Amino acid sequence: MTSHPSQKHPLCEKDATKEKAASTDVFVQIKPYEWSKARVLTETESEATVQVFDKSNIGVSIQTVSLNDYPHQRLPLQNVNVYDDLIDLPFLHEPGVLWNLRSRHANCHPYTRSGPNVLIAVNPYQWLSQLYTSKEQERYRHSTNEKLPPHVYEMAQQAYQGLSQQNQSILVSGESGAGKTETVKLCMRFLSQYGDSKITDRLWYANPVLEAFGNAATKRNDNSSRFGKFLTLQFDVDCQLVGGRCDIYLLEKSRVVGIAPGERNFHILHQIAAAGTVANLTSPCSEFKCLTGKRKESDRSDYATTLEALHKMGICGEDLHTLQQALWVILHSSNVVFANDDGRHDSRAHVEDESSITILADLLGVELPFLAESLTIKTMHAGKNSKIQVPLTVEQAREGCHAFAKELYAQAFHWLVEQVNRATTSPNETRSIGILDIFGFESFEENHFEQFCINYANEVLQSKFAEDVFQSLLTEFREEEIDLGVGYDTNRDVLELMSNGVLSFLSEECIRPQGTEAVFVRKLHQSYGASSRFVQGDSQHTFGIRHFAETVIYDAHGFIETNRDKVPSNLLSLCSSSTNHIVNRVALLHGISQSNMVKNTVLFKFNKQLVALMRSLNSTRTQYIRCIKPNLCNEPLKVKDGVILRQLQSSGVVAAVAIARSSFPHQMDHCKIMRRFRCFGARLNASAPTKVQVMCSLVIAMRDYKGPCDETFSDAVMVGRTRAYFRYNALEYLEHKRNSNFEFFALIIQSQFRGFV
Ligand code: AOV
Ligand code: MG
Repeated sequence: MTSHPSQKHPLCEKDATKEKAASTDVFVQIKPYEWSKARVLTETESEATVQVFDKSNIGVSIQTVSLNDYPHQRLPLQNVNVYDDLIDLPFLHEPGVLWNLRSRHANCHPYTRSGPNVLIAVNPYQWLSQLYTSKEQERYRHSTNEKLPPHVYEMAQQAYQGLSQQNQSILVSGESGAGKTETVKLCMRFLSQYGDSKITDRLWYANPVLEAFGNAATKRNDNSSRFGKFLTLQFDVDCQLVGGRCDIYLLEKSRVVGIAPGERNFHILHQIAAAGTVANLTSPCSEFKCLTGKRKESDRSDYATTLEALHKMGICGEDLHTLQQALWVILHSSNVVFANDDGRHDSRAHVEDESSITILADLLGVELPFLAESLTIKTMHAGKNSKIQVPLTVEQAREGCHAFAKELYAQAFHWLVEQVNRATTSPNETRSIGILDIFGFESFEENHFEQFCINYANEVLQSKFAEDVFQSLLTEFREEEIDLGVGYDTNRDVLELMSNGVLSFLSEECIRPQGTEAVFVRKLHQSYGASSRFVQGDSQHTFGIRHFAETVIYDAHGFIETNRDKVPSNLLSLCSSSTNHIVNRVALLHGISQSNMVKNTVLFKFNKQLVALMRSLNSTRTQYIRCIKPNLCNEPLKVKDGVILRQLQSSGVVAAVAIARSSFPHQMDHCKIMRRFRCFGARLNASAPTKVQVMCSLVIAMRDYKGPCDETFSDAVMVGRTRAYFRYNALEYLEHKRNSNFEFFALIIQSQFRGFV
């Protein structure tokens, strides 16, 4: 061994062995984010000639790779085995993890463990029915001694078994289209075994209801959930599933009035429009401006399915009618056009076509002139008892109408969730399993208020993830009777910046009548400019945050208005006069006074929800399912390394295991050590070696060892009760020595053989 890299991170550790290493199997980085398995044929200080293998393990080309361009271009391959659990990878690095996941995915194994509490689920984009049969459910249900392959069912069963000790939770995360919602349904399906069909049917029917109202087709997923969901499955004293309820986070209500090209509005709006007219409507329903995007053949029949599910939830008769009316209000409000007489942008607006609001007035149960006035005039207080009426411009009238439609949709959705909860919640809850289906970390070219909220939630959850994962490692070391003596990085400082910094400065600007985003960003800069987590933007409206996953630059334009989330007061009065009780909710729940303005901001309410969520999660044992998309075109059997790698990094999986293993990144159990390294002379009982025996044989095998910083055996190896942990280079040193031994013996055998001939 000659030179050693100064950088010691496990993910970019270069093979320190610079000697000519014939027949070493390695990963080579062909280009950024693309790794291939290869065999080193010859090697110098600066480059290596390698035979590159394709995905079927066939050597396809001979290439020369420069070892200087990419410091981690060449990484040792872990015995080419595919592991059920990433923790068993003898070498932990990104290509190793990728290779493992890729090989499993190609063999229809979408699931891989990463330690005892984490499951990685690579979306197969094809229904692998053999994995989800009732026989499989039975197998996982009764798997007490047998170690079965990793599976969502395994997580669900572990959660169920843990119920006797404490409440359980499963956090499912991943980016859009990664398979979170389907994974939650698989968990539900498995746990349904523990309840009677009357209850489980009802719980099951809640899904199509919530999906019809909360999901939409996006560019990344035809059935994308546009809200976060925490489902609590309730179990009684006998651990029988008796009910469930759900909490909802951040419904993307802006979709009601603004849809990106190629996307669609919420399914239910398309469904009801396709299904036709509604009672009491004098005009036929024609085109609705808010229903952009492709028409779906099945919209009409999907509506019948939604109605059936609504009936199962007990939403029928008058309630159903009220809900339908509210949806029609939203659809018709999108057709209201505002205009003015002289075409100037600042002159008063009026409704262009009265017929559009005639239907609306009818649906709302209000007088037509009152509706027209509410849409185009605002009332302002001028002194104690006097009010003045200010006409709105076209732009202001349109914005007010949009705010009304968005809030009405949000209230209809929340009302629906209340009805679903009423139908599914049991009074007999003794224990619970909570399942969280929440949007993963987001980083786009432009990042707005929505990304900030999503990433805030992800930071909060990441801090719990790091604590739990590290904690489980500490437990593993304790069980191995090893004192690790190290701590781990927390993301407390970034959480401080987001909650105390952004949340409080934004709140201040939201209640200040002349508040601006520029002032909000300036205040943030003044207080957090010195924080290593804060990144100065290149304009007065931008700021960046170094998240656990990556740095994100946020554009603060629109932060104040979106966070204030106000419906104009005239429209609130209109809502309170409506005969529709869902429309009334807009006035009741959204009508705010100056004094509690902060409490009504989106971020304040979301933060409150997150605090409550964390409080309830902290009293549970938590397991994690990290869903991963293998490619961006939603196709089965297609894998893009860069796509997977990016998600592994942003979900913190590799980093978490790497941090945890940073001092002793490689490990091997005692039996394997004795089998692999007996060539160094140890003659011991390889089937049940003791800790002392393993220690002795390693001491013999590594007597000449000198690590990068002159470490010797005692610094480089920790021998635990059942396995040994190795620092960088230490295991490699052993493997290399073993290979050289074999080559030496092979030469002797060859020469003997020649002698015979
Ligand atoms: P998401 O919940 O993570 O996205 P979904 O659960 O909706 O993603 O899954 C997206 C699509 O992937 C589904 O419609 C299925 O076609 C496919 N899929 C997911 N899981 C499986 C599986 N286990 N087997 C087969 N196909 C699967 V979003 O809600 O957009 O963040 O907001
Ligand atoms: Mg989803």
